[in-house]
Amino acid sequence: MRALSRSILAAAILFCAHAAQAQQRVVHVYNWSDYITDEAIAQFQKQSGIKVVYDVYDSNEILSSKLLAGKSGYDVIFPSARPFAANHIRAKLYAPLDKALLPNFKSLDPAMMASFRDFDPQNSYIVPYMWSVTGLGVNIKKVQALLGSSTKLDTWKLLFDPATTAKLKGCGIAVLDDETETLGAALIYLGKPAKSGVKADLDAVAKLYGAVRKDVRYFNSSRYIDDLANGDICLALGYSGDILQARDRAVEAKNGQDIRFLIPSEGAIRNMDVIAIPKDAGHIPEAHAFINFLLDPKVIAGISNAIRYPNGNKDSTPLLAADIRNDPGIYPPPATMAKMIDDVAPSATDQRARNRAWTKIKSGK
Ligand code: SPD
Repeated sequence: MRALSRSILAAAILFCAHAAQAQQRVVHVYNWSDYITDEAIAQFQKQSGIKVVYDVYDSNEILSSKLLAGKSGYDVIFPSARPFAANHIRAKLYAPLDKALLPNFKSLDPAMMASFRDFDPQNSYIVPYMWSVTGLGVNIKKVQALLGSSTKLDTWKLLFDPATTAKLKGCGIAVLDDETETLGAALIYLGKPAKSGVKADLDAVAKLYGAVRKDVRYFNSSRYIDDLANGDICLALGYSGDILQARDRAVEAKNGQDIRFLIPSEGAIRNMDVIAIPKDAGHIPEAHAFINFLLDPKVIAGISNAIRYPNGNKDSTPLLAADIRNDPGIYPPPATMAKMIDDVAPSATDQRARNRAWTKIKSGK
């Protein structure tokens, strides 16, 4: 008899466990690599009871191809505003945001929200996440040892002058696999519009990369963080926060690598990543709960402090660590900001020409 009650009890426990599992709410998040903290995800799961299934990518093109194919399976995504989110909105790939489920919406920076008005006039589909500047990650000691200590380092010449790259080749040069940023950097160096799709401009860009292509070790948008930190490469064209994370990892490892993020004096691209919900998302209420959590000033300040990217939440600024607020690589001074180029949204025809140019540049043919 006692054995029978034990089996009934065991069956009841098993049933309850299954029922709880069936009711477990879930949100599928697809974000750039190295772009959030484990602590933030754990905190969200604990306070909401919603399980986060988290995947990463390292290019807008990968995200776009999943969205265009449909049924991506993701509920929250982080595209760059231009040209990607703008194109996705035009292609009706996003679900509208329900502001009633986003009470923290009020904390967002109104100037940043206004900057999206040309493609999201009512701020219906996207909210800002983090922004960054694409510049140079430099291992100061290694680069100065090869180029001389008085050489100017805050210039795109470091990457586009073949006499310079020939000297740096041995210590390792990496370039983002990001068409918008890499073509933009070369166009800025050439004194052309960063969004140009004009044939003569793209031919000049191809010639520029062609002359240094043999000295570039790889094109990749995530591997360079550890490689810079460990001293396996000495120069990278990369995103500000990633390079600053490399600097932090080197300091933590106490390995003597002195990594700096430099914004080239010729100018650089400032880019903004945003948060959106794909229109076929399966967990819309959970997606809003996750987004609202990220819009909490305290939460987003904690993430910015850790990943070294500035965010688009005005109420979080006083909550940022002083070393983040005062880091010119994270919040560039006004004179540097004046040289930033924000709007890299080529026309569809120009975009096709740029795609072709970039594929050719990477293949080295
Ligand atoms: N590791 C995080 C990378 C974030 C990059 N955002 C900028 C993309 C610009 N094209």
